[in-house]
Amino acid sequence: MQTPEKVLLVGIFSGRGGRTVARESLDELASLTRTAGGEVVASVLQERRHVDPATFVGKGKAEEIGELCREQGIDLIVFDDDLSPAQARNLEKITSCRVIDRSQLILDIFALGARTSIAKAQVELAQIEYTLPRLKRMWEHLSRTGGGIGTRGPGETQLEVDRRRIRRRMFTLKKILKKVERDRAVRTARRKQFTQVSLVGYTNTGKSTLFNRLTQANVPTGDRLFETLDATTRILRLPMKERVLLSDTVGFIRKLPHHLVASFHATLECVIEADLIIHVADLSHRDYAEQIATVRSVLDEIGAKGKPEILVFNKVDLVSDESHLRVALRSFEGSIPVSAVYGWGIDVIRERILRFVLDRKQEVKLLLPAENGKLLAYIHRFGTVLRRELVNGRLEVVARLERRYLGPLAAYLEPIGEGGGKRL
Ligand SMILES: Nc1nc2c(ncn2[C@@H]2O[C@H](COP(=O)(O)OP(=O)(O)OP(=O)(O)O)[C@@H](O)[C@H]2O)c(=O)[nH]1
Ligand SMILES: [Mg+2]
Repeated sequence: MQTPEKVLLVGIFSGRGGRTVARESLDELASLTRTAGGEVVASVLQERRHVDPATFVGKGKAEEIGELCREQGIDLIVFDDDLSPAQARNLEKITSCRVIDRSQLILDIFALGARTSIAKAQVELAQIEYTLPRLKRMWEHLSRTGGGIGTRGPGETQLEVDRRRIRRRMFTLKKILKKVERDRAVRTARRKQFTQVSLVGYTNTGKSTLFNRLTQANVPTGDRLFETLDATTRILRLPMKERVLLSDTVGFIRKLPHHLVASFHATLECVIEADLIIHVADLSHRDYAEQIATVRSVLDEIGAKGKPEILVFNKVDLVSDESHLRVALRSFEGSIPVSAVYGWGIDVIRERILRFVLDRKQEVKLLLPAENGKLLAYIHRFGTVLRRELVNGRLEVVARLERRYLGPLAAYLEPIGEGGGKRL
C-alpha cells in the first residue's frame, strides 16, 4: 500500500466564539483528509480579521507555514476555506508545497467514491466547473510572466485547445445527465400516486443504516464521510395497507462546494420532489445542533425549503448522558430518538410517516356501477382499497385516497356510517 500523504491543515477565525467554530470545522477537515487517504500531521489556526488577497494568511504566516512543512516533511497543505486561484498559486510558491482547499478535497473524496455512471458524471462535471476558471488564470499567469517572443503564442494556443476540449466534455456530461433526468422524470410521472419520503441529513449520521432497517435494502454503509453518493429508492410498507416511496441519498456537510450541489441535481432530485423529509441527525456528535442547521440551509439552497420534516435523533445507543438526550428532545420539538443499529424507535418513525400519509387522505365509500373496470383501476392506482363487496349487482368499495384524486369519483360517493358522507 502507498504511504499516506502527510498533510497540514490551515484555518482562520475572527472574533470571540470564532475560534470554537473554526476548531470544529478543522476537526471535520481532518476527517475529510483521512477519508481522502491523507495523514494529518499538524494544523494551524490563525486569528485574522481580513483575509489577505494575495496569500490568504499573510506573507509572514505563509513563510512560517512553509518552514513547518519542511521540518515535518509535509506533502500537502489543505486550507479550510476556498482559496482564489492566485492565492493558491502564491502559497505554493512561498511554501514549496502543494496547496488545495476544502472544496477540492471534498471533490476528491467524491471522485474516489463515485461508483455508478451517474455519480461519476456528476463529479466530473463539478470538477471541471471548479477547474475551468483556475485553468484560465493559470495560463494567463504563464503567458504574462513567461512573456517574450516564442512563449506567448504556444501558451495561448494551448489554453484555447484545453478550454475547447474541456467545454466539449462539459457539454457531453450535461447531455448525459439531462437524459438521466428525463428518464427519471418519466418514471416519476408513473409513480406519482405514491407519497414520496426522503432521508436527508449530515454525512455519516446513519441515513443508509436507517434506510436498510426500514426497507430491508442493502445499501452500503460505513464509518466514512460520503459513503453514499447515489440515490436509492424503495417501497416502504406501512401499517393499514399504506405504502410510500422512501429514498436514501448523499449526505450534506458545512461549506459544501456550490459546483457539487449544482451538478448533483439527479441525485438530489428525490429530495427536491419529496412530500416529506426525514431529517436524520447524529445525537452522539457534539455538533449535532450545528449540523442540523447546516442541513436545513443546504435544503434551502437546493430548493427544498419548507417541506414537512420529521427530525430523527439517531445513535442514541452511544449516548450515556440522559440529560443530553433530554435537552435535545426538548430543544427540537417532535423529534424522535432512535438507534438504527439496534432497531430502537423504528416503529415510531413508521407510525409518524403513516400519520402524515393518513392526514392527506380521506376514507370514502363508493358505489360503482356494474361496468366498473376503469373506475376500479383508477381507485387502485391512486388509492388504497380497504374493502369491496357486491351489493345488488353493484360494487361497494371502501377506499382511502388523497383528496386531490377524489374529483372523478364524486358521482359515486356514498355516505359513510352515521354522520353521512364526507364532503368534497
Ligand atoms: N452506534 C451506532 N452507530 C450507527 C447507528 N446508525 C449508524 N451507525 C454507524 O454510523 C456509520 C455511518 O452510517 P451510514 O448509515 O453509512 O451513514 P450515512 O448517513 O448514510 O452516511 P453517508 O452516506 O456517508 O452520508 C456506520 O459506521 C454505521 O454503522 C446507530 O444507531 N448506532
Ligand atoms: Mg449513506
